[in-house]
Amino acid sequence: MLFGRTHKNEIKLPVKPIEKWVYTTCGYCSTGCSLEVGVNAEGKAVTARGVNDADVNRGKLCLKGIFEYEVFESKNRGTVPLIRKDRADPYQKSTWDETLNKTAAEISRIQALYGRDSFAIVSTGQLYTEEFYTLGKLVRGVIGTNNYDGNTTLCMASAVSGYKRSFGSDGPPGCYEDFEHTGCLLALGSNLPEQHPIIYYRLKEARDRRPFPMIVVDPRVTMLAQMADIHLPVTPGTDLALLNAMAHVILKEGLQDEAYIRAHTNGFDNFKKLIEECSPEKAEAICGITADLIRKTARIYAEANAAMTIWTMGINQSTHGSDGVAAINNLNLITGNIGKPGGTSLSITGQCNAMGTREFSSCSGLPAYRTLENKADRAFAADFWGVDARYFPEKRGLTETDIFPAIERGEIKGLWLIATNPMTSMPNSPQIRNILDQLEFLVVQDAYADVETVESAHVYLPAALWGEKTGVFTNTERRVNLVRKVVEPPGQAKPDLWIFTQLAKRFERAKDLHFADTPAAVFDEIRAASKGRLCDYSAMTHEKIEAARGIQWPCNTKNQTGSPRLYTEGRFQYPDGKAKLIALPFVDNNEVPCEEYPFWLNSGRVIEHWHTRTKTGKIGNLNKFSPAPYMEMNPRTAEELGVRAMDFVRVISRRSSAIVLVQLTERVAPDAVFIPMHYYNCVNRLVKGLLDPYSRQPAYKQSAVRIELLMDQDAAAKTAARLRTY
Ligand SMILES: Nc1nc2c(c(=O)[nH]1)N[C@H]1C(S)=C(S)[C@@H](COP(=O)(O)OP(=O)(O)OC[C@H]3O[C@@H](n4cnc5c(=O)[nH]c(N)nc54)[C@H](O)[C@@H]3O)O[C@H]1N2
Ligand SMILES: Nc1nc2c(c(=O)[nH]1)N[C@H]1C(S)=C(S)[C@@H](COP(=O)(O)OP(=O)(O)OC[C@H]3O[C@@H](n4cnc5c(=O)[nH]c(N)nc54)[C@H](O)[C@@H]3O)O[C@H]1N2
Ligand code: SF4
Ligand SMILES: [Mo]
Repeated sequence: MLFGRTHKNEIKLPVKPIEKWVYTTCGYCSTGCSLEVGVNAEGKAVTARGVNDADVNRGKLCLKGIFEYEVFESKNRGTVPLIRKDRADPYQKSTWDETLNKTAAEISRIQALYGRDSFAIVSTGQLYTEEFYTLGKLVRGVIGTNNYDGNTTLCMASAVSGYKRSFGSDGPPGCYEDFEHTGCLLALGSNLPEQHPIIYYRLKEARDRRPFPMIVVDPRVTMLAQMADIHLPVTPGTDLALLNAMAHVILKEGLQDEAYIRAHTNGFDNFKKLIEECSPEKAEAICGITADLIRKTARIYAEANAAMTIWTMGINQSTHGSDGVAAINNLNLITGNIGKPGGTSLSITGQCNAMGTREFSSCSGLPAYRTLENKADRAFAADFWGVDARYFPEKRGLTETDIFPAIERGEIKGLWLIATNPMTSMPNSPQIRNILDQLEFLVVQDAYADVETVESAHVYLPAALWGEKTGVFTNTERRVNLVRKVVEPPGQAKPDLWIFTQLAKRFERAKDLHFADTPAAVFDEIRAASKGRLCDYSAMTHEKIEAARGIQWPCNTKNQTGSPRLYTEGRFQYPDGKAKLIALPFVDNNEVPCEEYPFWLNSGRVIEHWHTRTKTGKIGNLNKFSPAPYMEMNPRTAEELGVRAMDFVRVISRRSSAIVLVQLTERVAPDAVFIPMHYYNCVNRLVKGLLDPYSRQPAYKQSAVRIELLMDQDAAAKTAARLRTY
């Protein structure tokens, strides 16, 4: 008898006639892939393809980019502004006029009653730079609250802070092309194949052509770790001890670049004094990597013709995130690996435009990396916008992670959330809900009406999403790239730029300011504001950006086609042009496992999902891979606890508990578990989120938990089903 079918239907690919291809840049991660969306004769987006001559992705896309156009027709988009008097009332459909009037009136009422800073604003890394710039002008020049921040405090704050401390300014100095020149790559707490798949592809391509050693530092055996020559599974939160010990070996064995240190750095003597104390033997006791392996790693790094370090959240999200970044910079400064092809400290950014908000949103100061503390910067912004400089606060206000406690203390009474979902993404999430419910007024501006924060809000403003409006993003390698409008926003949803300019009109103070209302006009203003700054856009236009498939800043009359690297001549942004070597003692101040809570809880991402799943949870081709909350557990641990694959367990921390399905894998060590961050009412119920003292970023990746097998699996399945799945 024959197996299988005797007759096979011919495979037919569906024919999708395309009327036009629209140029855009992917709106998920910070890789910055150029993609074109195919639109049919009815104006509907039906397919997408990578752009071949774009240097970033060279025609490739990961699965999120491929299916991104499906967000246009995804469920639960906000199509009408909503309003209610009290959060116990049901929402009423409303108009833009009514909701914007109400928002402006509530901001003014609260500020008049409790002071300018009693109204807070938390934004994102996912708007266009034109939108960030306009929001910054509205907040700094009109509303005037100093409690204005973005979700980048959850994400890139430690990198920003570390760059500023070492180099005198923010700004990642390297680029993807560095993979093609480097002699050694050190990657800390970064899982490129899942989180930045196309950067990984660039790295893989470079290593296939010209093999070079890759060292991965991560407590988990990530996909990147599996590709490494050396994997260092550090004890969570101890990278600083490892980095200091590497510097110790380099200085002890005379492998440093003396000439570079002398010409381009300050602080060497102090640094050396501390580093002398940081022997690999001492580090071994802290970070769990043997002294021999630390020595070997340090030698490989220092002896390479050029060596580069990349890192992401494994470093930034720790109680020594900022110190970790500065320690990476120390390592590259003492080996002369900054600003040269293949030699760099390249922070891999997170969100599609986390860079744009750092450059132009004025969250931490004033536009184009200007600060509130600098007199000349204040004078420039005041003059440029037509504001009295005295209206600007003297120094930066609270970060997102300090805004929520200030609400709890009653110091902040009103909040505007723009494109961020703290009810799922902030540590200790049940507390976040309580805090939001304390506000006298909460306005949520989001592309989706089902985002959890809407449950606590008074006004909901429906925003247009990526591809429903035009503007630019800056990627990890400082490349500014363009998103053109592909389709109209659904219903009455409006671009964030429109919302900001319309809201501005409702404040008396805004009468003296000019708010440009087209992306191109705002972009021109950005160019002018950035002229002569490190993040100089002055020679860019939307058209030039599209033609070049993205341009790396600085781009000015001197560098018309952009600049792949910063600090190529060893001149840094401190007044004397020198970088700082900083002595960074390791302090053990994390929550660590104990008898009662014996496991490390680690959290992060998986390739198919984006953050709180407002987008990817509704795209079948992505959500199907992991539709429900789960946890990675080592099989040996499972055996000890009597847990089998796909059992429901309760994970308990000092804060709260969460129910997850168990996936058995050797990726995690027997004393650790990993839960993806993407699910509502899940891992962030458990996370403590101690803050880094410099960046105020939470240590999301180090908490202590215990695990209980649920006796009644049927009941657990019902409970789990009640958890939100889209
Ligand atoms: N698919 C997908 N891609 C994304 C995102 C997404 O949601 N989904 N989000 C984007 C954003 S905003 C960001 S910030 C990036 C994040 O990108 P990544 O930082 O690469 O992703 P994570 O999974 O958060 O964490 C990376 C690794 O840090 C490790 N880690 C945990 N603790 C430590 C430690 O103490 N030391 C070290 N060395 N490593 C540790 C974890 O085990 C994990 O493998 O991804 C971006 N790309
Ligand atoms: N446990 C744990 N928690 C973490 C992390 C972790 O590793 N572990 N990582 C942290 C990090 S690095 C990050 S970046 C944060 C991310 O945390 P969030 O910023 O809270 O997560 P998102 O789901 O990206 O939220 C973005 C929101 O903006 C909306 N949106 C998208 N585009 C637009 C637009 O154009 N306009 C408007 N108005 N709205 C839009 C989306 O619908 C969504 O609701 O999570 C942090 N939380
Ligand atoms: S790698 Fe990042 S930017 Fe590129 S397609 Fe995937 S999600 Fe989009
Ligand atoms: Mo992030």
